[in-house]
Amino acid sequence: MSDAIPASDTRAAAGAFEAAHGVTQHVDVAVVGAGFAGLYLLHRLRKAGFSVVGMDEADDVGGTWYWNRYPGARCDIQTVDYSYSFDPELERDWTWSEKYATQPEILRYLGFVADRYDLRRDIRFGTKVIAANWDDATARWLLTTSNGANVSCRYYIMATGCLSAPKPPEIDGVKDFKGEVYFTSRWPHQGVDLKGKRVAVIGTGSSGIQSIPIIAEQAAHLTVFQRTPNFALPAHNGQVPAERAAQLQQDRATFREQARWSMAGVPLPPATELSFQLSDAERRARFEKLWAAGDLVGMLTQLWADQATDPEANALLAELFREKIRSIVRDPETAEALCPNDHPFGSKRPCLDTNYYATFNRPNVTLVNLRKEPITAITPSGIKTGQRSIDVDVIVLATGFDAMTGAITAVHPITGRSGKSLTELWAHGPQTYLGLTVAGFPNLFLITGPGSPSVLSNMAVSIEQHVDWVVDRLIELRAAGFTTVEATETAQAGWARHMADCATLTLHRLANTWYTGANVPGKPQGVMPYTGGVGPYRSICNEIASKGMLGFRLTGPTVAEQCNDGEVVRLQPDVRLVLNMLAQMNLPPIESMGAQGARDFIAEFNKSRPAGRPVGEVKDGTLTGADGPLPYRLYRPATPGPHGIVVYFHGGGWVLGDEQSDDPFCRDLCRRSGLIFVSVGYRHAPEHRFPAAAEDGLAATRWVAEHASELGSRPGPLMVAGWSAGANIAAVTCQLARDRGGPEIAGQLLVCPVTDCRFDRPSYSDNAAGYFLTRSLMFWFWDIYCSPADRSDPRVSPLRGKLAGLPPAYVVTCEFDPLRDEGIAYAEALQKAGVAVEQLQARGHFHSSFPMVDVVLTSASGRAQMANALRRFAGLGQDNQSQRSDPTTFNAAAE
Ligand code: N01
Repeated sequence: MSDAIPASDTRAAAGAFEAAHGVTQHVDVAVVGAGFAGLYLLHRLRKAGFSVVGMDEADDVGGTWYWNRYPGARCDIQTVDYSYSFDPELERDWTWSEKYATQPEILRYLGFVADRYDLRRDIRFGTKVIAANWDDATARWLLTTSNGANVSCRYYIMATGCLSAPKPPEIDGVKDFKGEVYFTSRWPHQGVDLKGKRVAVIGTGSSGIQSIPIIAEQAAHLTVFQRTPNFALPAHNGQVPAERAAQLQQDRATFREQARWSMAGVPLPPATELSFQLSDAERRARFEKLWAAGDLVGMLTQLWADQATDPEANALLAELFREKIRSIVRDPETAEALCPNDHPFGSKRPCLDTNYYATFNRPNVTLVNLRKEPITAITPSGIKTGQRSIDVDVIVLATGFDAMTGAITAVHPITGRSGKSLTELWAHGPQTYLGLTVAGFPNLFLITGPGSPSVLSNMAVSIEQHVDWVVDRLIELRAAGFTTVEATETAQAGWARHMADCATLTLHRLANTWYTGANVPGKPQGVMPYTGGVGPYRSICNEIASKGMLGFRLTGPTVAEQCNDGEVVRLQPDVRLVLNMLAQMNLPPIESMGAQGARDFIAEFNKSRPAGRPVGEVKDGTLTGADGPLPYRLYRPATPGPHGIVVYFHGGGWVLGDEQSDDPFCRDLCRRSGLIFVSVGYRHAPEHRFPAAAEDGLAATRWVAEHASELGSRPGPLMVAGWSAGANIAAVTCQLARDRGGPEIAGQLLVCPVTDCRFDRPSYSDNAAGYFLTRSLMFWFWDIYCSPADRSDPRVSPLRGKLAGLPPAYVVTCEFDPLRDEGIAYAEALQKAGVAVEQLQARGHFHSSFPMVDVVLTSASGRAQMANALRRFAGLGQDNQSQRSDPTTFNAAAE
């Protein structure tokens, strides 16, 4: 990078001269793309004193809005949100005429921005970068261009967009067709006269759905070839909604800031109620409101909290959509063909339309359902399906894009260090760090690259965040004397893992879409955008910067190399959100509250959690403990009985909680396993110290065994289960039952168990603080329950007991839990003693992950595995039901 930076206009003039004369143009930064991202980059880089050249294949600014000029093209994020926010004066000086602006208006806006900051003078239009090579010796990129001089730059920034490379239709015979063929994404600037013509549209994504109603008004006849029916919501376009405009006017800064920290880049608070907490009528009312408002982001995020994560919750919404389609489209067969039924709502990009479904009531419109009669060829006169030939004059291809990666790999080759080729590196799918950088490709940045929130967010907000982050870093690196910045392999692999963890929470895996690469034959498949949300992504980027560029290697000719290597997110994404939320609450340590204060706090805390899911019956009763009656709560499955039975012990360090405090967890395990759960209100310390809880555990288990048939259980041994100190009681109960004559126990489920009084295992120091259950809280629990002299008694430290002859065990431990290592030690010791043991070591989870049902969604498939273990103990087969509403394929295997 140049030390003394001449005024950028001098540079630009020099650049223009070099370009015109075929001499390699030298700049600090080359920016490819003159759309939303490229324009803002140029503005910021120039302001920061970097010399810059922009390049774009198009003849003017606009990016995607330059090319996509098909009839009906509009944005489908409300335009007040789909705007730059970096300059309040720019915002003040531009007013959108409609809620969802048309393509010409958006293009005018981008032209207005380019003029306002005089950006065009640094852009070489009609210029394609055709190859990019990193030169280690000079630590610069050399870009080969299609037009004029090549470019040598320190930093190469691809602002090439996610949906820029049109996808060929993969249908034989297009070249033979004698009529006119148009891609929506390359629509002629002068427009197309379709009046009186027979037109075919292939494709019913956003482009098809926006253009079809308008084409139908012009054409003599329109035939729509649909492969996958899509969800479309009426835009109800018009003026910017008064309420939204007022919100923006009153406090623009807050409005924009909320968008920056939101999940989708639009300032809407997330829905909090879960689908099953709302009645049918309430769900319908919410749906109708958003349908009438024509708010796509609202429909994607505001209905109920589990709409995008739980297939059953999503199916409720999908059915409301189908009802609407059937009510609009008169011909029942056409209506049915238009009903999306092979993917959850939102897993494939839904559309915003104007009169789309009603268009199929027109006499001049026909729908061809390609699921029933696939296209076999395009012929000179039209389109042939398996059943017929349809002659047309014009074919419109609304067949989409080679999304996310297409525009990047179109520059070929891009070679990084040691001649490494990006196409080869991405042969099995794109790999990036943050979607912004690639290991082995120093000083290359991708704006909205695969791995960034990009297309799952309001692009305007994501683009500004990316650009600000990149330019801020370049300024800092320059100040520190660094000339190269490069992601490390460790950081990139960690990002891939985090991406996968986020994606398993969503329903994107259940659809074949351009998000996953499934729309392009042969393209490697996987969810390409970051699904963790705009706000969380922003906080991760900020964390990387604040930790000295975590995961990047920085070098410079006059400074020592710096590399703070590591993975930025090792927690599961929802665990990270929960812990961040708890940290923000700045709660006093639980151990400072006293036993009663802590109990009150937990009771209050539990009130704010999502209610547990419905089960067949919930019944409270009293059983006989070791020293008198104890309360219990019974959860019975909705399936016909009799069922097997599980005695459950809640968590709370022998001090806190009661038979109801793990209510959502018990309900969830009851539903998934089809077993009765009896949660026991055993006695607590300090009122009842060691060994009260242990003795109650055995007594309660005996009582349940003796009253099993009254409780609705089938004959046979029961199971025990517990979480945390409750798992300690369950483990101890198995030992006592073996030694004291029963009852017979068929299996033990131990979730994050306390098993030993030694505190020097690594997890006690690795996870001492910051993961809710702290080391000092554990010390407090131990002190209240058990005096040091008693601690090695197997009734509180079961790891020190005799382990042979115990029932089979399923032991669950969490990576970020002080109790992790003693849980693993217990599982290993059981195994050594000849007990059948299975382990689940949950990667990225914390002590409370599993009981936090409907909050830590990534723990759901772990619970499904626990339920299946219990069923195996009970001698029942694996229950597919337990996997039914599972948002994840569990990836928590031991690392
Ligand atoms: O492309 P698409 P698009 N034979 O991929 C079908 C954004 N956008 O240009 O689903 C038959 O969504 C294909 O069928 P299937 C927005 O993010 C935004 O419409 O693969 N059919 C599908 O129906 C959007 O999601 C706006 O089975 C074939 C269609 O073509 C993204 O761009 C406006 C086929 C392609 O749909 C892409 O939208 C427009 C074949 N061989 C676009 N090949 C805004 O409003 C493909 N299809 C901001």
